[in-house]
Amino acid sequence: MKLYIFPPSPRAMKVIALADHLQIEYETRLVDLTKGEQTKPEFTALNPNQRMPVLEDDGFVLWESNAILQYLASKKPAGAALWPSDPRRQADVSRWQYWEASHWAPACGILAFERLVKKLLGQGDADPAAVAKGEQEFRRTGAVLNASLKGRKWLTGNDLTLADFSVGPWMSLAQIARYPVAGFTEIARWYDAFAALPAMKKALAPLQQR
Ligand SMILES: N[C@@H](CCC(=O)N[C@@H](CS)C(=O)NCC(=O)O)C(=O)O
Repeated sequence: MKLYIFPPSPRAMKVIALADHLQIEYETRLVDLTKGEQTKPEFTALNPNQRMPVLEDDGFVLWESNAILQYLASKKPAGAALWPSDPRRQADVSRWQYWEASHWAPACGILAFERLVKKLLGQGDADPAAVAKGEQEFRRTGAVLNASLKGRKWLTGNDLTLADFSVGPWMSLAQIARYPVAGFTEIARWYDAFAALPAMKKALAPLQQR
């Protein structure tokens, strides 16, 4: 299995953390977004959206990070707890995966882009209007996440699931992208536990070298 990734990205972190958590063997292929490698014809042939991550498993090519998480979970018996087959439990997990893609990633992504990615790409300073919008969206979506975590160890209850692997990695940029996290004590408690998973510690290492 090959995982095409750009390691500091939370979406890359999602897939490598889960693969390591499930002890799935894989090789990585770097897609250096700072060099525009996502637009090369070889990579475009794998993902016409020109985005990472992409998984390639014995001729099967899959893009969209949350679909990759579901596929990885289906590869190992231990994945059944992370991606439950019970309809309501599965719907609860997938609800958070859709929420991540529709609300959380865009909110975190604005601040990550303005305060981190622009520097990496040499695209100048953060745009104050975009930062204000990002902070507003982070506070709005963070309040939903924080309230939902009350009384729960993990995002959907007492068990770790794909919901945590979808939503959690974005918090790895909280300091560097200066998310307005004040008051979100439940998110802090939950993310500390998530970041302490051995697979997440390994996935976080490239970010800590920066
Ligand atoms: N919905 C996609 C989004 C993938 C995505 O936007 N990846 C970004 C990095 S986090 C990317 O490859 N960007 C390259 C570009 O914008 O040119 C997923 O979850 O996999």
